[in-house]
Amino acid sequence: MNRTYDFSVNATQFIADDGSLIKPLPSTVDETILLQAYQEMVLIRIFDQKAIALQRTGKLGTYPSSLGQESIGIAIGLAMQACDVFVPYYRDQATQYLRGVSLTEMLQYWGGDERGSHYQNCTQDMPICVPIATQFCHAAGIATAFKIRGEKRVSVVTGGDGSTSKGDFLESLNLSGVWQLPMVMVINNNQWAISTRREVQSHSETLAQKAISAGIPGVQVDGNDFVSLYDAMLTALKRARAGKGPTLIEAISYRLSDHTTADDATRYRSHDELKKGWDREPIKRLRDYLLSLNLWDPDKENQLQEKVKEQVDNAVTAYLAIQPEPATAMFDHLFKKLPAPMQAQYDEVKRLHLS
Ligand SMILES: Cc1ncc(C[n+]2csc(CCOP(=O)(O)OP(=O)(O)O)c2C)c(N)n1
Ligand SMILES: [Mg+2]
Repeated sequence: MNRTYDFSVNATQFIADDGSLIKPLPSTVDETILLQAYQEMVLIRIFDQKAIALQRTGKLGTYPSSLGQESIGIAIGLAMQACDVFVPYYRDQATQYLRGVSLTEMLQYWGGDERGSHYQNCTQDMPICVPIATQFCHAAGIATAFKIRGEKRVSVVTGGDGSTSKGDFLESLNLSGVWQLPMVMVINNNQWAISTRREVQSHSETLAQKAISAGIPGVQVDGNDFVSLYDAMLTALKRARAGKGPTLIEAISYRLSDHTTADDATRYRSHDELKKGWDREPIKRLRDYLLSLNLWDPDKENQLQEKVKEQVDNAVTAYLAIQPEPATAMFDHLFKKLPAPMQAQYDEVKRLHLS
């Protein structure tokens, strides 16, 4: 019997869990970008803590924490160019912030106000997709438009490990290969899809190898190591921009939080597993590396913490000052012309004085 096809998946890590260097940094990475990445990650973590506190005190709706996955979003956001389009899922606060979505807009959205999706500074990026994996189809459509118009722009889309089990993901992946679309797909493999663990989600040894079935490159990186994902993103973006087609990147991470504020992860995962997750977390790792190079110190850390807390507090003050829309806004936001069968619902909402 002849072997017709053989494959392997490369896995990359530059900075080890303890902050030491495993191999020399790639030429794409310098001190400036590492310092920027670290500071942005700290901002996103503090924003995250504040958002959860707002939810717990009744001032925000359900909120999906990005605790432990900050490095993924920051690496994607710093690698993309302004002309690219970002197609996010709901755990992408870090990338969205770097794209220009304000912290206040994010709070507004999670507070149930759709005006938070009308991004003032990045009007071509897509709003958050909560229906799992649907965003991959949108990203494939956007990439198709770039290709038809001959624009050197890339559609960058994210999803969770769970989303790779869905048809929307697999169909978009296949299409991206067939049409050689300028598209980068990043999977945040945080090991859980709510209470379904990664192993139950797919029998595939890696998620990156799903790319092989579509005939496109698939790589696995340590998503908690900023350098690994940033470098992989630059390579994938360059390929896509040069007309060489899409890439699938699996970024290994760990969800240190509950799935959302509506979840209690202690009911389905062990304390030991969570503790191991904390040993691998991205912020301490990069800080330890920067400390070892004397690029960071406790004074700088204190100053950063103060600055960032003030920035987050200002965003919260602005959010809390926003006048809520009437409840009928949920119809107005969705329909230019209200379909006749929905008129009765609209009238009832009005009648109940919800508006
Ligand atoms: C089409 C669809 N089915 C089910 C859900 C409910 N749901 C919300 S989050 C989630 C798990 C997603 O896990 P994963 O893709 O790993 O992303 P993570 O939340 O871990 O970042 C599910 C099933 C949904 N939002 N959309
Ligand atoms: Mg997941």
